[in-house]
Amino acid sequence: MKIAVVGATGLVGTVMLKVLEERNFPLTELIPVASEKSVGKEITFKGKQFKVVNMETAIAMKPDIALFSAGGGTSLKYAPLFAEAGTTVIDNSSAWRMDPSKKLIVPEVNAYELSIDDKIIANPNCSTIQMVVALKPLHDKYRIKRVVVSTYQSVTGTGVKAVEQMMNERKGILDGPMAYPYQIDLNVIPQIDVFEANGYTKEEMKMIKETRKIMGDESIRVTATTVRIPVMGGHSESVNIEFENDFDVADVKSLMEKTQGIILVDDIDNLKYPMPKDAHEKDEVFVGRIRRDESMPNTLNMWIVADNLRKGAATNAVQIAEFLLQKELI
Ligand code: 2RA
Repeated sequence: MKIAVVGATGLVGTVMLKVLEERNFPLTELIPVASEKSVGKEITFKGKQFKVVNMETAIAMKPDIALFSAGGGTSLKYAPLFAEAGTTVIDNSSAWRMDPSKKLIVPEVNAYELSIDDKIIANPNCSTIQMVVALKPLHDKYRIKRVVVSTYQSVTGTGVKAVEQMMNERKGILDGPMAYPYQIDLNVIPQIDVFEANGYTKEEMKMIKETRKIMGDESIRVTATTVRIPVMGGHSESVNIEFENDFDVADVKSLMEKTQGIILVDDIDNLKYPMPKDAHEKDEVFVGRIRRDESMPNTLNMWIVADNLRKGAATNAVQIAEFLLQKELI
């Protein structure tokens, strides 16, 4: 199994390598791919050195799978070239997510959709992934009518420059390079990505559209407010869910506990609830603060946290690759 990691030197690419290593992914050859300025650099993987190559070299090496985390433009240009060479691409950018001919996959939710013909597979947006892992079992049991989500997102979702901005500000350096239009440390910015004509941000519209596509149900109504906060360990979400059918809170908790990929942290007597500090570097989605919304019938409140670079990006992509391998779809 030859695996290319495209964008191997970036924030998500680095985590992809770590996750492949930790999960002992059965690869025989690693092909780290990055932009020309990184070509020739060495990457250490399982104690061995691998040289970073450019796109053309990687395509010619015909990897079985390419995990892409290199931005939408790069993906639009190069993913089809890898696919033509027989490589299955798992792409972390937004380039293919809403393309009706491409599958948008969260393994716990809809891996069953994958077939041997899927040569470009889209990895969803981080904030969507962690939410749908928790929504799916609830939808299957109680039928979701509407979701209202507000996010509290880590600066790691923006990239290295944002982490540096926050750390600089923390040290009192306020004139360093800016990833955001405003100071992020000691602040909260109610804007993630650019604004669209309807007044929502692109991140909010991703949560709305991607949730329906992954859940395979266009009737689910979703509204979102996405917010950047000065945190690093992961994204947090306050989620309000209205169901067609009534539920029992204890049943919801036990459903969450039984769902693969979820860890229930919900013990308010002992002040236990999910926090990004605890989700950091973990592959699971953490769920807590489960309670009835007493202002509406059949409605639930919950709090969902996950490491956005792991389950929100790298881990989800590697899990898709593991599924393809396990089901012999490559
Ligand atoms: C963010 N959703 O957190 C993005 C990363 N894909 O900004």
